[in-house]
Amino acid sequence: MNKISRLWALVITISILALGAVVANSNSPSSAEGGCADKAYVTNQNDDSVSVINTVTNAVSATITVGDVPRGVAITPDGTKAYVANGNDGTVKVINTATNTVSATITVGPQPQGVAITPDGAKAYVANYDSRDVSVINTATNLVVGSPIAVGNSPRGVAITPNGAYAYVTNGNDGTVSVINTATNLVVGSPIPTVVDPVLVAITPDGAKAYVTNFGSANVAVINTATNLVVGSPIAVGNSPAGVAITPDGTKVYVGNNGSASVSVIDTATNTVVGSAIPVGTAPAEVAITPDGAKAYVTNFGSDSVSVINTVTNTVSATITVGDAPLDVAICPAAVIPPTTPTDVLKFTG
Ligand SMILES: [Ca+2]
Ligand SMILES: [Ca+2]
Repeated sequence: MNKISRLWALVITISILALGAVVANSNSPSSAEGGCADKAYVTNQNDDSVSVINTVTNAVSATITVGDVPRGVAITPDGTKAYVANGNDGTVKVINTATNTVSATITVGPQPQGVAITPDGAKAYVANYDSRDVSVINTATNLVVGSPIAVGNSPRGVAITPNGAYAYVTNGNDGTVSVINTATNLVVGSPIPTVVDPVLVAITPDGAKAYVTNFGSANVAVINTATNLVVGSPIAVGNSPAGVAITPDGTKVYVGNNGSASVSVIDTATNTVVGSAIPVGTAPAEVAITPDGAKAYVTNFGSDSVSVINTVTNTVSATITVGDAPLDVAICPAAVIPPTTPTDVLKFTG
């Protein structure tokens, strides 16, 4: 087992969450109280907590105690719940995002890492690193569904296609990616040979491509999801790339270079790196992008901080102190402002 890779125990960014249209419970979607808009959830691996960041003010608004060695975190598309995988106790804690309290604890496999939730919010897929399988949670009951799905050696990252049909799982020590049909919860085809040490995966909003970080080499592989084959040559980035997130418009991929203390930006039209790598904190782990695409949040595992990147200028606009060894980050989906009144609609259509 790759000791360094195991140490980092990296997990997946759910960039597809940006697509999750959410019906807000109030007419004030910008309010942080009582809803999920404008919040980022960060797992702090070494102090068993989750930091909640207000993405408008970039202040930490809450710290929540979770399980032992929290790793992956994902938020439901309706924004009501955050699912946190806890490596050392083999559980997933469910956080009620309205109250920022733990509402359920679900036992999964040993050393769970990445978590991804289907676009309909019905199921959560959790990669169990040590048992080489994936647990599926019914988010309505918070019970595990069926038997764990066997994948490859040391699964870490999980991403689900925007249409909800497939889950892509990185098998770090096999150098492959497994694809699960979410309707049957069966693996489709053979594992896709990708790169030396695939860590995390993100899928474009159109579902056409999956970007896989290669921790063992300084590059990113691109999978055509129609053929499940790697296309082109790996894209050279910084050292030990880990976190990967795609902008909601699908044009850019942000990659955290764990070994280079920087973030590389890939243009998805050309699959080339644009500009210079953006310096961030020590050992950047994960990346998540706000639903409006304006900001990328990067956990700095070695600096106990989160860097906020302005995606227009590709410069760091803020650095936020969080807990000890921040690993994964998930950002609440956008709230949809409901139509004001039927009368107003009639006024403009009549
Ligand atoms: Ca602990
Ligand atoms: Ca630390």
